Amino acid sequence: MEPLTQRPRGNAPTFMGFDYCPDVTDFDGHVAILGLPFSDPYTIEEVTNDQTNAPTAVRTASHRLSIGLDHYDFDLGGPVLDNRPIRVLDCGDVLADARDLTLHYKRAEKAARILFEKGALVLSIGGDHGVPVPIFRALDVYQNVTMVHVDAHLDWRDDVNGVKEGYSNPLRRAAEMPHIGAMIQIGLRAQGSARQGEVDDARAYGSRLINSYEVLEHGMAPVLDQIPDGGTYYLTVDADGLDPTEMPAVAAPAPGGLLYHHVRTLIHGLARKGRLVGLDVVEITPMRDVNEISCITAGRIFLNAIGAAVRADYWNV
Ligand SMILES: [Mn+2]
Repeated sequence: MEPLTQRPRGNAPTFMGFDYCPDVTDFDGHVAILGLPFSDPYTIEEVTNDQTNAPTAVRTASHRLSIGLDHYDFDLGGPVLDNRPIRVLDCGDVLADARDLTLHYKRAEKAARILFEKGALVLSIGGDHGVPVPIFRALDVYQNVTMVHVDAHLDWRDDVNGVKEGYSNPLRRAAEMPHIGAMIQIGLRAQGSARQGEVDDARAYGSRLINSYEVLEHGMAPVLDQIPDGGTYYLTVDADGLDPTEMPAVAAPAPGGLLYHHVRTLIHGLARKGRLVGLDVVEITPMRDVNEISCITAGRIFLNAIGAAVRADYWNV
């Protein structure tokens, strides 16, 4: 088979120094890190937007997350992997082709489907918010997946400039997929690409729209109560869903965002309720970062997902 992935771009280290898996067909781990630099661009300038640099930036900053896997992580109540033989492998970045800008989505879908079929928890680093669309397609390995979305914005546009799988479209594309069931969108505030029609369409689908201020006032617990137990969950996190104080490196910062601790509570809540099969963090623009805090926050989100999955006994090891 033609290669689907390549080594982390820019000679970046792997995420936290975990072993590199050059070919997903050989993947024999529990958690897969996957870089998705490229999207479905609305303009030619956006082919290489700054979000394409985020997988490299998050991996480069990841050495600041931990000085040793044996150290106590207070977010998790023990070492990240709980001293169990859990294998986290970095599968590199999905390979793109300048002559065919649709190829990287096909490769991402293929790679993700292989990883889901192997029972991996797939943690993806975007890229802008178009990049999870092929991952959503690969979720057809499962049935009735609950789509949990953290974002300031609705992302329900049908198309922008005739483009249908870019950063304003992902949740509408998800809603069209037969294997996607319930949808909950958390952190909404300010203005984005949505107009009244997109809000009406999201509501008509049955998506639960949770304003950021609702979470700031009442916490994440009442939100988790609205998500059915025993489900299969996928979590897509737009960096701008978090407050710009903790995620400054975004194109569209909006004050009044969710805090990291809310996202942490959400992840642990989902892992306790059912099966969290994948998570992505998208829309980091590294050139705007401050002290790598956006990349470190993204890395902490990944570590919480790993630690929560381990403690939920997803792999019985
Ligand atoms: Mn988004």
